[in-house]
Amino acid sequence: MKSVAGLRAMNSIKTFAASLVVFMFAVMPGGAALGMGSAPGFPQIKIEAPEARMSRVIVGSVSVFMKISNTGKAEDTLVGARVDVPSAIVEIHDTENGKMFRKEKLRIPPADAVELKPGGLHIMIFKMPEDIKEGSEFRLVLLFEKSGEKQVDVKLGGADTQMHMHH
Ligand SMILES: [Cu+2]
Repeated sequence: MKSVAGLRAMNSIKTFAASLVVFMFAVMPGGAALGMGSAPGFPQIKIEAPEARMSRVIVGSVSVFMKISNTGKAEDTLVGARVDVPSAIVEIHDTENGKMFRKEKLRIPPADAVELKPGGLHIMIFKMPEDIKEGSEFRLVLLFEKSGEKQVDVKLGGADTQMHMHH
């Protein structure tokens, strides 16, 4: 009953079905992983206790402190930051022997937390508008290599009482 042409058609359908199965196996694991942000193998970044202080030394500059915790299973890296103020320049800073210096990036290990605090690591913002004062609020956006952008609303506290900028 089956013609040669019919058999050929059947075979090509079987081949097509087989390659479809192979294709689905190849694509699915990656697709499933994309939908699960907290799955093993991913970082889970949380920003706690953000606090901003005006510098007493450089007018219009602000230090921001916070705790960055990573409850995930993989490392992430803070690679940059920005604020919603056009003139401002935002940098990642560390402090050594009382002197601040710029860092390109900051590692956030898994199941750990990194504290940005006076006299140590901090986010430095230069060229904020001169009319900013205690109580001013602004939005800081932190950019992580894997977790993407994290927004932090920061309220400006009093002047930074740390003396490290004088050395
Ligand atoms: Cu600094």
